[in-house]
Amino acid sequence: MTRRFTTLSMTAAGLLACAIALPAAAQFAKPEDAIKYRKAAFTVMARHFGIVAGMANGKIPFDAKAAADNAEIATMVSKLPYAGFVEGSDKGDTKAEPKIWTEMDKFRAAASKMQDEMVKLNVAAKGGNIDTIKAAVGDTGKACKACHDNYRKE
Ligand code: ASC
Repeated sequence: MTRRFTTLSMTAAGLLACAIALPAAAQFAKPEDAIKYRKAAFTVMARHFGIVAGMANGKIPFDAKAAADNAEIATMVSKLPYAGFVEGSDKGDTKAEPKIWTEMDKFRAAASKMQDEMVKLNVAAKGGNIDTIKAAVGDTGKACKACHDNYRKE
């Protein structure tokens, strides 16, 4: 095999792998799968945010390393749920308000706000100052709540 052919076929194989992997990550076979996915992501995010929030409000003993580790995970996972709000997933086992799909830009902006606050919480948690963490937990919680008030059914 010539070197040129090898390079070409490796490039082709790489592109093919991406073409297969990308849609697999971005799509769901059924709306119900998307609903399950986003709920799972919210559950994991809430678990790890909740540990930091628990430390901020004194329900869990403050441990700077645990706060930083959990904030890091919550921040990472905060990127995930929104891929699950696909067309057709307004119906089913979900508390999502149907208006999400008629005002998707506003919904995305609210999601983005939460993600930004989570990034700030992550920075605060790495800093290890409990008062700064408390303030950031408050701001992040407000962003969670704003979205729940507008876009989650009781
Ligand atoms: C949490 C959690 C949420 C938010 C929200 C803030 O710990 O699980 O969904 O905070 O309750 O108002």
